[in-house]
Amino acid sequence: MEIHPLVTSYQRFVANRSDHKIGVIGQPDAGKSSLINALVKNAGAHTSVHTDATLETKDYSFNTYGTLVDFPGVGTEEVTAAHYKKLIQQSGINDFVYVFESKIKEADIELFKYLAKNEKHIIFAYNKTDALVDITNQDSVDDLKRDKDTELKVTLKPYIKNPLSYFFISTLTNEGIELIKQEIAELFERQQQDYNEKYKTEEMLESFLNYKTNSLLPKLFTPSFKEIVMKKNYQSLERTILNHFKLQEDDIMIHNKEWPTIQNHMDKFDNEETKEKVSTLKEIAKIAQLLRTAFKLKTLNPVTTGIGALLESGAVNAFPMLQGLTNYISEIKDIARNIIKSSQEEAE
Ligand SMILES: Nc1nc2c(ncn2[C@@H]2O[C@H](COP(=O)(O)OP(=O)(O)O)[C@@H](O)[C@H]2O)c(=O)[nH]1
Ligand SMILES: [Mg+2]
Repeated sequence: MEIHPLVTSYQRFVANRSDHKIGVIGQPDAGKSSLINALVKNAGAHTSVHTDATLETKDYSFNTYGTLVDFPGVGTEEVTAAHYKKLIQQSGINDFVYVFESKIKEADIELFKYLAKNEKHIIFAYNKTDALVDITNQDSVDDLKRDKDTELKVTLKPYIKNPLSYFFISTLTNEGIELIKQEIAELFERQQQDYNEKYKTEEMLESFLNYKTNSLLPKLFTPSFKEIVMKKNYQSLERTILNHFKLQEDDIMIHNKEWPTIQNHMDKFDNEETKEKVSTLKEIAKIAQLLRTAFKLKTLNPVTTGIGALLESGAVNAFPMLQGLTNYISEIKDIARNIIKSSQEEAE
């Protein structure tokens, strides 16, 4: 079945509020980009024998919902630990693979403190195990790996409670690549489950609908709003509203018995109480109150131009019009809610 465009925009809204990225960070030249190349088919991530000069991050699709993000190395002249923290903060990423190739440095510790403090989740990888040899030839590779794990535990113990150990990998010989790939796949799966959970919540749906309604207002209260109202050309407003909510005629017909119009809603309020002449001041207060509660607005900035123009023109009946408009919007919002709710149920 084709996905409704409104549902697509809800999916994007939820995705923007969920994790779907894992950052590949770590020491310069540790093989971060090489690891991405080993994990992602045709990634073509730039690798280099020279201290990596990349200062920016780059995205690579791991699967349909997960993205690996290649970072520069930490602790170079260009990329200090302080600069790195900013990069990480800007990325908004919460899960990382931290790649090492040598002993833990000052810059690593500083970065790790930051990651721990911000409760980031880290998978530790020790790369280039093919080059892990003891020059004195006394220790076996396993002994060397044990030493590395001990170094990791001891150095990072002050900052983290649970025991840590490395994924020992080599992008050259492929050692450990399948294992770390599996770990990464599981992490992306967890992120996707979180997304699915969020997708189904009432709060997320309501916050999307409120966002939709608020972003509608500047489209309605344009400089020509006054003219539209004076000419009672409400259809152009209705079209704007339906387009904004990405609703088609069919959507309305399925969910409603009657075709909704602003005029219908106005007629419902066309009683003695609202006809009574009210002072402009009283009118402004009523309108402000109406809009604030209807749209959960903190400020009325986006709508003041429209209302101002209405009141200037001496339209004492601005209130019934806006009340009709507000109720029309909430009817459309209900239809939008129903469409997304059915997609939430399908996601069960
Ligand atoms: N011996 C060995 N060299 C590697 C391995 N992985 C990467 N390299 C080399 O290390 C250098 C830096 O790799 P790169 O992926 O650019 O590191 P980055 O700066 O962390 O992205 C390149 O010359 C790679 O060929 C490995 O597992 N073993
Ligand atoms: Mg690189």
